[in-house]
Amino acid sequence: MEFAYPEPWSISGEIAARAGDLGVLGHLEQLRDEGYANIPSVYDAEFCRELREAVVDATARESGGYFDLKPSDGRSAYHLLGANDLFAQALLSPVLQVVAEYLCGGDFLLSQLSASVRYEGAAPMALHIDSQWIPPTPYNPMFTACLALDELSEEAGATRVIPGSHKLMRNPGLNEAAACEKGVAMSGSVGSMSIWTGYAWHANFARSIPGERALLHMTFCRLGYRPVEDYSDLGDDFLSRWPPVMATMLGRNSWLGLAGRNGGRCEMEHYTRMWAAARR
Ligand SMILES: O=C(O)CCC(=O)C(=O)O
Repeated sequence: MEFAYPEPWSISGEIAARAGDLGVLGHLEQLRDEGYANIPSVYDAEFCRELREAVVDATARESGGYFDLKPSDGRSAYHLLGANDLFAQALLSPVLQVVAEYLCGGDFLLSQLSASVRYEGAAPMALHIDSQWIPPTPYNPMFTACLALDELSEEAGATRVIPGSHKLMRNPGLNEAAACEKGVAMSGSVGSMSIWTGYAWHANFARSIPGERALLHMTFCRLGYRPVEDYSDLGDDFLSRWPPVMATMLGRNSWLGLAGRNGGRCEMEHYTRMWAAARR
């Protein structure tokens, strides 16, 4: 068994080859160097049209809040896996899969699958990192990829990110946040994917134009961290309809939680798989 871990942020030959075939190797390098990337045309227009309807329905049903978001700014919905097959399909994009393996290692986990709709006039968020509960680590612990279901620009309320800030592995201080008023708008067309790493400073712009901004937010973490959402209610009837990576993303191939279960078995095949995956 191999004991060594790869260098933090290194791109393995296998990942480089897969990313190269998909035309996204430069985006992985940008994630490493600047902490974010915007990948155009990841999902096709018809899929996005149907997914947008599902997002509008789910958020209208749930009318979920988001930190200090006011009801007049927009609405969110959470725990979307299992609610509509389109949400599961979005996770299986080959581009997203290679980005997830690069940023969160082998047997990465789905942490959260949520959606947001923001209205004209929506106020901007404050600058923050997402890895609030993970002490600083040079191995990127988690990331979010947002699928654009409407055109994104600064005026449309795109997510904004501060390039290179992920290297600090901490929240911005109040003065620092005030000093980086602008940053980069994660602009893109419908079907593009904006990605920010776990320690990248990000927020969003106010939406100043008419209409709504709908996004699907897909968050992943390394197999050693605890996901935000709990999908333990999704059983074999759900998993049997999807490729095996779906079960892996839900942690079902990891040894964690299995020790001594199933009649006291040690589940060593899961243990060795997890050991190797954590070093990929
Ligand atoms: O909605 C956005 O544009 C950004 C969301 C965000 O910052 C977050 O989910 O952490």
